[in-house]
Amino acid sequence: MDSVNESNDYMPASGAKCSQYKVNSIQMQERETEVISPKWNKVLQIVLGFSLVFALGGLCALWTLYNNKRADFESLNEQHIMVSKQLAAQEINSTALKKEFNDLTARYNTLREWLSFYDAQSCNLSADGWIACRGKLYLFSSDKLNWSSSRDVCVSKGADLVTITSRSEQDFLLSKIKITHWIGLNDLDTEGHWVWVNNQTLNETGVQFWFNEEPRQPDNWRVQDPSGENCASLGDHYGNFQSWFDASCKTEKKFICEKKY
Ligand SMILES: [Ca+2]
Ligand SMILES: [Ca+2]
Repeated sequence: MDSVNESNDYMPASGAKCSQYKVNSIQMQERETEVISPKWNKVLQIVLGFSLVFALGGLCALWTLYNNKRADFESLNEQHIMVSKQLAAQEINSTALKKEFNDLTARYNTLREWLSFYDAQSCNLSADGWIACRGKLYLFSSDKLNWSSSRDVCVSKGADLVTITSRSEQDFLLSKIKITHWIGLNDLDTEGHWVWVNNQTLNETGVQFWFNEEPRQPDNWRVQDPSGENCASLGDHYGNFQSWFDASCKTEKKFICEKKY
C-alpha cells in the first residue's frame, strides 16, 4: 500500500511539475512575444512607411510627367493651330497669285496672238513662193529632207536655214506651219553648244524656245540615232509646234529657208 501511496503521491507531484512547466513555457512565450512584437512592429512600420513614401513619390513623379506631357501637348496644339492658319492664309495668297498669273498669261497670249496676226497681215507673198516679212524673205519647203540636204537647198537659193531671233519671228513662223520643220540651229561641232547657221549663239540672239516640259529639250536622245540629236526643229512629230526640239539630223522633215531682201 505504501508503494501504491508513494506512487499515487508521486503522480500528483509529477503532474504539478508538468503543469508548472507548461505555465512557465507560456509565460516565457508571452515574455518573448512581448519582447519581439514591438521590434517587428517597428520593422513593419518602417517598411510600410517606406512603401508609402515610394508610392507617394511615384504618384508625384507620374503627376509631374503627366503635367509635363500635357504642357507639351498644349504647346504643340497651339503651334499646329498657328501653322494651319498660316497654311490657310498662304493657300489664299497662292490661289490669288495663281489667278493673277493666269489672268496675266491670258492677256499676254491674247496680245501676242493679235500682234502675230498683225505681223502676218503685213507680210506678203513674193515671187517663187517666198514670203517677204519685215526685211526678210522666207521659203517654206514642200519637200522633206534631212537637215544637211535641207540646208543645201536653202544655200542653193542664195539663202540658209532660218535663224530665229525674236518672239514675233517665232510666232510668224508658227502661224505658217502645220507640221515640224527644220531650222538653222545645231550642236554638230560641240555637243550641247547650240549655234545658228550664221554662227550666232543663243546668248547672242537672246531668245530660245526649247520645249520646256518632260522630256525637256534638247535631250540628245540616242535611241533612234546613236550619234544623238544635233539638229533643231520647230515642233516635233507629236504635234508640239510651239517649241524647239533637237532631233537626229538624219530625219527627213520640211524646212524653212531665210534670206534678206
Ligand atoms: Ca546634240
Ligand atoms: Ca530631242
